Amino acid sequence: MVAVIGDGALTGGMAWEALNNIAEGPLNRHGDRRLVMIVNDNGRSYMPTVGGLANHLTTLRTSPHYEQVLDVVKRRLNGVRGVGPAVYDALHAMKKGMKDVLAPQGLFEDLGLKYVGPVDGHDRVAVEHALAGAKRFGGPVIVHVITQKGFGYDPAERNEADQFHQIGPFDAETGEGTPKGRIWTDFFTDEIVAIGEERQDIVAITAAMLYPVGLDRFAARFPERTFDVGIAEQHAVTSAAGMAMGGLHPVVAIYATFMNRAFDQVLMDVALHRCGVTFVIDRAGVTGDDGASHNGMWDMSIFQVVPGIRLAAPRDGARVRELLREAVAVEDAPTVVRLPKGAPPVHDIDAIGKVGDADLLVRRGDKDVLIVAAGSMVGPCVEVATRLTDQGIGVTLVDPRWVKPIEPALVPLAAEHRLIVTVEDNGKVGGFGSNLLHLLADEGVSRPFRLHGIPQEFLGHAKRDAILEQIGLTAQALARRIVEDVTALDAGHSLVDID
Ligand SMILES: Cc1ncc(C[n+]2csc(CCOP(=O)(O)OP(=O)(O)O)c2C)c(N)n1
Repeated sequence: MVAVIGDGALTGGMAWEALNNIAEGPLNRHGDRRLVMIVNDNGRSYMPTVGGLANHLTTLRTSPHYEQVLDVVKRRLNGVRGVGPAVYDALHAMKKGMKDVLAPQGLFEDLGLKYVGPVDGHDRVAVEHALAGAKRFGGPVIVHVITQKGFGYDPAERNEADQFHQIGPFDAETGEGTPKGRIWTDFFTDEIVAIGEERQDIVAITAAMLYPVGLDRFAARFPERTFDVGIAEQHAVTSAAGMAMGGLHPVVAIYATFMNRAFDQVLMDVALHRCGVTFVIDRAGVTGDDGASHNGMWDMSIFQVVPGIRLAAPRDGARVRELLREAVAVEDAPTVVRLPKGAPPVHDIDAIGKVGDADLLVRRGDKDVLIVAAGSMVGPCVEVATRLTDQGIGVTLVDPRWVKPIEPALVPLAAEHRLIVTVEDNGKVGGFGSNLLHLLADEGVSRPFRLHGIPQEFLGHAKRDAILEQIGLTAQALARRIVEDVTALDAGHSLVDID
């Protein structure tokens, strides 16, 4: 068995759980435990890998080859007649001690793992030699391979943010990427720096993704208030609970899909103790081209079950700023602000009124359809509302802003309409729409209800827009389905079957 892991990934708790377990693992039929673990150590996650383990790897990487040193010592001592061999034997007995002085690898050896390295990962012969040796060894072996991220391409090697770890289209001559407009993350970046200036208790936590989650400028301005915990989302969340108990207000910025693995920490370490921690979860909803593992389509469902947590879904840049401020003002419960991938609407979508704490965006004609849309789905729903009006269908469009807890004023509003439609960029099961449906049922409001969201499937790779089109979360598709439903209701039928 050969496993490959990066030095960044090795900072995660699961890697250490596995290393601990390997020492006690079962033997194969030859009575040995063959496992080669290649640590591809380029010193970086996106940014340089930080922490005690990273320091340890650096020590290993930069120490002299102790075997060579021992050889030299042996040759010299053996040359001294009478004394040499005895001294060498004593020295040999101290070999483990010597190893630790010359190449401190106690960490791996103490876990019962043979350490081979460091090996130059760009030297094919050296790597083959090390792997062949590791294969022959009957027990678990760590082969420590040193590589350079972006190797061989100057603009990548010099790139500070991530050495082209995740690069879009760029000019191969210059290494320059195509300029991008302002994305959701940029609005967070601006506002968290501003809030940091006003409040000394605000600290920021990232799990090895300082730039992608938009904490780079906060870190530059307040380095002592920024913590990179490595690729360790669970620890990021629980350490935030500790900091909150110590009087700070942590802002934990993590990609939505990576929050999943810290669910229990949010539930039992933060929410149970009513810690004022704000989670800014980026790339929420459909992200597309990174495939099924990266779609942030679970958060609105998994956080629904967490008592006390409050979840905001901004619809535009202005709402990112507004909701972030409301979130960090909450000191007795966790708050979540979910940011989609890509760019917010070019123009902010202003409210024309309020429904409790929710924003009323459109109120036209009869009370035929109430659309309650969350976050990035609000923009398309403004267009849906126009299309419905064009068809003579009366429409009310509301953005709850906070999708959890649900605004109670939505209940009487729903009761006034013939059809209730929810639209969210989240899995349909257990999300915001389903929570509103529950609430209406509890309150005895029974109305035709249509829930639009992401089908509960692992989505394939494609651009975000292409996937939204595939799953019917575009203005055109939504408008068509709502018109079909209204037509069915007009004819005295129930809602149309969309499967
Ligand atoms: C649980 C989780 N957190 C964060 C990420 C985002 N991420 C993708 S690659 C990466 C850096 C990986 O570094 P390393 O393991 O050293 O591999 P390298 O790309 O440097 O070879 C990070 C943080 C992820 N994929 N999964």
